[in-house]
Amino acid sequence: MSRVADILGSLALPPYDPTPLYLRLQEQIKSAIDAGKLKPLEALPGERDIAESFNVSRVTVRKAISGLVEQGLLTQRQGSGTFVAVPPQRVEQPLSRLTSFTEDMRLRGLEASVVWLGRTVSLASPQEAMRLSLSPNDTVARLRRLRFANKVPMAIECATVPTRFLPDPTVVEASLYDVLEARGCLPVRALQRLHAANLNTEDAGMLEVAPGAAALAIDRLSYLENGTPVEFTQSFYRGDAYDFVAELNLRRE
Ligand code: 16G
Repeated sequence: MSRVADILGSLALPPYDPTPLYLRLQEQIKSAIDAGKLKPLEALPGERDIAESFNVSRVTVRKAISGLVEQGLLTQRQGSGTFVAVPPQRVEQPLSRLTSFTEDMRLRGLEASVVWLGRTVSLASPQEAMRLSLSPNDTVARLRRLRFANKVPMAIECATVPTRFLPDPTVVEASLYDVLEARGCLPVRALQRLHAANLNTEDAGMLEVAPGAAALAIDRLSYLENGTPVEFTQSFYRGDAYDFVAELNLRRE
């Protein structure tokens, strides 16, 4: 038996089994993942190897794999193949504390990292000007990034900060809040709005989930002590990785 069949088991099933071949192949791959024969981040054998080992067509292999990518069990990176997906560690985020992503991850013993998607300065859009109480000629720094916990993509964030608080966004490397704190303008209060969303193909690809997967869309508007807005951030958090938890107290009159 070949190495591939060795990893994935065999497709030998009773000839009268009406289950389509690609679904049987999916089952084999799933059980190899469940049994730990294929581990997170491990590359799957090539399409041709799998097809030859099981004596099925490459179309069948492709169909089986794309189904597992949709279910989030496998991920595909252009040019480098198909890998076993890393299940995200679920993060519980209290809604009552104003913390930064970097701090949240540090508190959980997870390593935060970032891929920059953009760091620019431009005129505030009408929406940003309204949110941040700016005039139409004011400029803002925009920071767009993909954020990771232990190398697993967790969120896409786009933060907008008036340039009078952050003249040069390229000075932000790991943490925006660390830079704001060093400049004496760390927000102390924020309003946050959460709603459910489905990820478009591009965002889903970056977050390594299936197109249309569930996400939490979060807008945060944060303020300085004197009530001046300092940051407006729009983000998409992976729905399978985040629980936002609020403590509720009975109001006694
Ligand atoms: C959090 C905030 C975001 C803030 C960022 C700063 C939410 C939903 N969003 O991700 O508004 O800009 O922290 O993190 O909590 P940093 O200091 O690590 O860059």
